[in-house]
Amino acid sequence: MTKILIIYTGGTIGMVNDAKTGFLIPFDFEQIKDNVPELARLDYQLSVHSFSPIIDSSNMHPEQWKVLAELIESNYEEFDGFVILHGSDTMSFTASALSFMLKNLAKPVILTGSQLPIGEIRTDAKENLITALEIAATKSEGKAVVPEVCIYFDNQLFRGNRSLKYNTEKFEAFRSPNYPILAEAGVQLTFFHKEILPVPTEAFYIQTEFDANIGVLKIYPGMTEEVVYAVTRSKVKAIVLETFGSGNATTAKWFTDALGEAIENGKHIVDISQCKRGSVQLGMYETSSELKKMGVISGYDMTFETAVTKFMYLLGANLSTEEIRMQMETPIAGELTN
Ligand code: ASN
Repeated sequence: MTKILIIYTGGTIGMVNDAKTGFLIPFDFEQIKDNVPELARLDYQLSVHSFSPIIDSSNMHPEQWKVLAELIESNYEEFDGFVILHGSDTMSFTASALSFMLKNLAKPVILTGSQLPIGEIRTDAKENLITALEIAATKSEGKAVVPEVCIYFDNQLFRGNRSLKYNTEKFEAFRSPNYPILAEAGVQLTFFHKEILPVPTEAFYIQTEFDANIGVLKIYPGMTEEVVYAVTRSKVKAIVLETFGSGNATTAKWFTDALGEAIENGKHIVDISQCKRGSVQLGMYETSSELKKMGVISGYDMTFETAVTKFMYLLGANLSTEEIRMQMETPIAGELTN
């Protein structure tokens, strides 16, 4: 019988209204089970591991990503697939982080959650949970059909490190602007096999050292030197620079000097676009040629969530400057197209 491990971290899916404050707060897995009697009708053996405490995903932290990776590692042989119930707010960060931590993953790791709690009549939680379980259980010729870290939400399966939370109100909470969906749930579950990573042949292992000492610089017209230097002269080891269009920024000397100084002092800077769709092309315009010359790394079409977690992962791996630069610009878990 197919065995699936459900890891419940929290999020709206299992929230209830607190009687005293009226706020939505996470509640234990029992209330999810009570609301989805269909779980008992599935032909899989389900086991549940709940985080303690269960959390709103705004409280997620690299320490919990490590716990998730270790849980998957210690249960890897026993289970055919994993479903992680997680708040949608930072789900794409967790999915990206796990895609780097879980090496040679040959089994599905599907994150899902919901926009409405499972106890609400119009909830999207039941469909998300049941189909995520089905995807985690799907095999072909004895092998997992989706050996990847994914997000399943509102009938679509996304590569986790290509996804972002797009909408706070619609059930369609996620999008993957720079990579096609991996599967779609309609009357049938349709997998788009050519978009899915192949099953690796090497042995599975995890790499969980993350260094969160990074900064973010989102530029805007009128940004002052003071604000830029607050980041470039801080103690961070790497900076995610969110630029205009295809990777462009002001050519003002003080700005390029600030970035140049940071790079000389050993900081890594990756350039990703504020546009959600398309890729950075360093050197296409005069306004990015200086960045390229001084050694800014191209983030190509990586999401913000992926650039952040990838830096944390590479910094944690204690690599040389050259190696970090090279890996940042190369897809290591299907997260970018260069
Ligand atoms: N605040 C919730 C969370 O991320 C949002 C959700 O799950 N829809 O935990």
